[in-house]
Amino acid sequence: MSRILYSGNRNASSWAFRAWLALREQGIDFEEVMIDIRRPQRWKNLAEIGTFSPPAAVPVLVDDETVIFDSSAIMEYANELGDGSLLPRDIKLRARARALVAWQHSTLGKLCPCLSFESAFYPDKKQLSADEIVNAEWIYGIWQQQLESIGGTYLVGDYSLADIALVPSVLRLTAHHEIPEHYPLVINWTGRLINRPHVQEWLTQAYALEPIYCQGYYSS
Ligand SMILES: N[C@@H](CCC(=O)N[C@@H](CS)C(=O)NCC(=O)O)C(=O)O
Repeated sequence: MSRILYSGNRNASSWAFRAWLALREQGIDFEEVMIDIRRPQRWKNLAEIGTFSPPAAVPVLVDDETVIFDSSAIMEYANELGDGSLLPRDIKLRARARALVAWQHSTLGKLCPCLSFESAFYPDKKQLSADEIVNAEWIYGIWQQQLESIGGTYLVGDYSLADIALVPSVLRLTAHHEIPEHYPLVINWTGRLINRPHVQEWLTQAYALEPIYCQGYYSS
């Protein structure tokens, strides 16, 4: 039996982080192969991934002969391989969790495009523009409402794929803009997320790496 996660640099690959977290949270055994996605070697390394995985991107999980690409598919697979506890049993809450994951996947990642995942690890953070502050606070407001509606510690009650999907966005936004006091549930939730042991394991390795500077970060 062989199960390999082709992952990316700890301080660059937010999508690999999500897939890795779901696998680790479910206690799934896997081997990890780290793909260096820094430029210029990125292109050659991802072309090699493309020889067996159509999107030529990381993460990709190869479980014996089955190639599972895209972080959201890997997260769902991890949950099903495990005990299924990363999605709520209630059908409506489960749909809400999937909606939050899908929103992150389709749209939220593009918010504040100059605040890449890499920038969460820069020792010198830039000042946010007025637009970036508006966007960050808009998101904090939505997270606050979601947490209020559920009255729980995590977005849909128990820790779920929805929380996992949002960890990288939490990091890149909160690294640049402190959460205002009027979002107390978001302050508690983000603190809880960041202190989860598997999140800490990834982050400790990420902070130990040389930062990867993205063009335009300081000039945007
Ligand atoms: N939707 C994909 C996105 C994966 C992705 O963009 N991965 C980056 C690294 S974090 C990558 O490999 N990009 C290569 C490319 O876009 O050519 C997923 O969720 O897995």
